[in-house]
Amino acid sequence: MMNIYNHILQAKNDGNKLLAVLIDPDKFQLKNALQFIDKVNNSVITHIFIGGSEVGQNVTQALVEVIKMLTDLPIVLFPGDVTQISKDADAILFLSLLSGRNPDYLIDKQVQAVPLLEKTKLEVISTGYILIESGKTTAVQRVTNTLPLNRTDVDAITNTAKAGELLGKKLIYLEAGSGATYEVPAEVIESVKNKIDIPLIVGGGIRTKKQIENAFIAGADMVVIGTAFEEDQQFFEQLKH
Ligand code: 1GP
Repeated sequence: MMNIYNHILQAKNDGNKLLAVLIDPDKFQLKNALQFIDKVNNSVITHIFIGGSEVGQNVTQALVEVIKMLTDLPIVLFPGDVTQISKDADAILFLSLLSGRNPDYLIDKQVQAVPLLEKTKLEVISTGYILIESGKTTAVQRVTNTLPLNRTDVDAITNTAKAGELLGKKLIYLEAGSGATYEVPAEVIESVKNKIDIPLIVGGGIRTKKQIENAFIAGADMVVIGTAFEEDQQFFEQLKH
């Protein structure tokens, strides 16, 4: 089987757009898993991301085990902390928060993760994670104690993404933050896309089909949505058409 990163890369090269649902273990009720994952399985979603900024110990492991039984879609950890590493997922986005200047989230959490990752067979995907100001203080900003990049400073965002690529990151993730008031602006996505050769993921504050399309048109290879699916499961249906 092709590994998850190569599949994303291939999709980018072929122009096939990818859509991930983000499940936050802190907000998700295990008792709803069957019904929710059934909707995911019957939708256009290509990946399941699992993670959050504020998740209790062991919650992620239990959730991954259940979801794994219910789907064949790739399960990718999108961890806010080392406590969210589960050996039963397929891959992990090994995030470094490039927009911030907090060493804990640039390198220290990653060092702490090494002994845990060595006990798993997870595919580790090095990811440059860039938080962009989105109209309110998001959980990522609060928990990491970093400032997001200004949404109008397209050059700073683009140069940060390019620096990530030059440092050897395999993916760039533009993040407005969960529940963001404004999604990442199209001109930012476009500018970053024009500058980097690695796949581009965009998430945060995307709630409509139109917003998804706009992100894809601007150059996102993958869009990630959490809140819109959590709040309105009819949204799965809308995406079919
Ligand atoms: C993924 O954090 C986002 O990048 C998810 O954001 O919950 O606003 O969809 P939403």
